[in-house]
Amino acid sequence: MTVAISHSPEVQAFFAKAAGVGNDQGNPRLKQIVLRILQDSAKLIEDLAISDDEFWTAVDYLNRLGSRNEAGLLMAGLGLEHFLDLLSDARDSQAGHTGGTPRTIEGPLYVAGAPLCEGEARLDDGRDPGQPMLLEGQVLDLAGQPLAGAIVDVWHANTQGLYSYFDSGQSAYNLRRRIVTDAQGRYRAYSIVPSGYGCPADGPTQACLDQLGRHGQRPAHIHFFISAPGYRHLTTQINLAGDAYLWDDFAHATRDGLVGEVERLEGGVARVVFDFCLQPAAHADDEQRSQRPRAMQTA
Ligand code: MBD
Ligand code: FE
Repeated sequence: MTVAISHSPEVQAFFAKAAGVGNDQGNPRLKQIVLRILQDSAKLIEDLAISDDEFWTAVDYLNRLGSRNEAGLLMAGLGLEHFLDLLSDARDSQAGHTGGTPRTIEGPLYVAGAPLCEGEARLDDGRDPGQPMLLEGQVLDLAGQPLAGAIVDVWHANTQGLYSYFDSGQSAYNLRRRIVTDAQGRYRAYSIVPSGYGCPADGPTQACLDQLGRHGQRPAHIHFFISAPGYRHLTTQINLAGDAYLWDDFAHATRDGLVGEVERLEGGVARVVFDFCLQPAAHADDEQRSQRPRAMQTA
């Protein structure tokens, strides 16, 4: 027979005290959140009859996740980061903020402060013999007018699916640049075609995915922050057509409108053309990227 005590007045009062509710110190918002976590955790423990061993296995899992810096990776894999996008989309559509290039998740591997270049940039340091890639396009407003002086902050993986700063074998800011659009709103990047990312095979995220019967692979993709004064910051990605994982992304980031076609130029160069359309900013802080803490704080 199921025993349920979590809703009793005694247990509720006990959790309220544990969350600091009723004292006049601390942070009221955090108290509200912690109280809810305690209440919902207690309900989950009762409803699913979580054993003590299962509980302590989960606690140990959190330690392992943190020790490998994979908490952000797990949020991507379990789809909660994509859920935040779905929620933002729903709020936008309710507010009538529609149109423009779709958003999709940032992921855990952005590093701020990449070199700033005018109009065009070479992204790779020449040490990875990948297939040369020409990536270019325009930043536009919703009416299709070019936005000069927009910043295209781009980052992507190397041919091993690894990112600089998270791979000790790469040079500083390899495959990361900020490109300022020219008078026609154009940006151009010379780089190498990225490979898809795979979760570390020996890490806690992949261990969880294994238990869910899932792989930990992403299609080849290129990340962007697009910003311009007076316009809404856009966090998005191009996921490359033809990749086996294009619509089977462990991080749920591929969306309609964000698939990049890869054209073969003479000489074997891969060309990807992609334009970004920005919504006007309703508030000044809509122009800024999220202030989320990031693993590498270089700038
Ligand atoms: C990545 O490169 C990525 O983009 C995401 C979302 C998660 C893990 C690695
Ligand atoms: Fe990525």
